[in-house]
Amino acid sequence: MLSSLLGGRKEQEDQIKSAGRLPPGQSLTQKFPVLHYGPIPPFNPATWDFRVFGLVEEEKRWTWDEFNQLSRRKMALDIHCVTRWSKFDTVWEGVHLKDLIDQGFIKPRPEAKFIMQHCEYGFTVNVPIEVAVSGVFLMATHFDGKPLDPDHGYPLRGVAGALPGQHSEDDRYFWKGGKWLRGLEFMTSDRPGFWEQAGYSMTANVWKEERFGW
Ligand SMILES: Nc1nc2c(c(=O)[nH]1)N[C@H]1C(S)=C(S)[C@@H](COP(=O)(O)O)O[C@H]1N2
Ligand SMILES: [Mo]
Repeated sequence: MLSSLLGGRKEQEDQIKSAGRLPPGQSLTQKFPVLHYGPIPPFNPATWDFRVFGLVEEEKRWTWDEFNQLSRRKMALDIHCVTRWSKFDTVWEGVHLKDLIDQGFIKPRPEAKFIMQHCEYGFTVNVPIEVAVSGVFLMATHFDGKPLDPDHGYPLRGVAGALPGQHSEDDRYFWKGGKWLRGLEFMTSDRPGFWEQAGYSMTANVWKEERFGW
């Protein structure tokens, strides 16, 4: 069987664990589970837009065509779901907030410290700016070389994870990436998003196992 050639789940998990890549309380999955609240939103490229607002020098609105002209990055990340599955070496492609800032498309005001991701149907999720501009966060249109599946956030999602083989202060549980992402709000103080209001952690550091409470 191919799966035994590639190594079974337990063998892979042991390998990853001895490499120091398995956060506390997590286990390796070779699948890609789907987790979200509510239905999967439809996508209409003619009406879709991406908005940047709040504490920025100038608010922005990009259409789907315009968003696709922005510069892109490809990133490999380990992703860690708070429900205890982790998936390793996942490959994403999309737009990086740091690039948009460096290129002058987005100018955060100096007092902006946090970002709220705004998604379809009013779903929200908060992260500090330093996480959103770090190497462990991406606004992704593609997974594994293909456009996202609708249930994984097509056409655009936040992805929050960890760099393979590295531990960073910015590593977050996977819920800190909002699926069906439609905008970013820059804020001076932190505010709980959807899951945070339900009791999940504001900070969600995977190595400190910040799952619940704040
Ligand atoms: N819009 C939206 N994004 C969301 C969620 C959600 O409920 N709605 N759930 C989060 C949670 S809890 C997780 S673990 C990941 C799951 O992403 P996946 O379904 O691609 O595995 O999406 C995150 N993003
Ligand atoms: Mo989750």
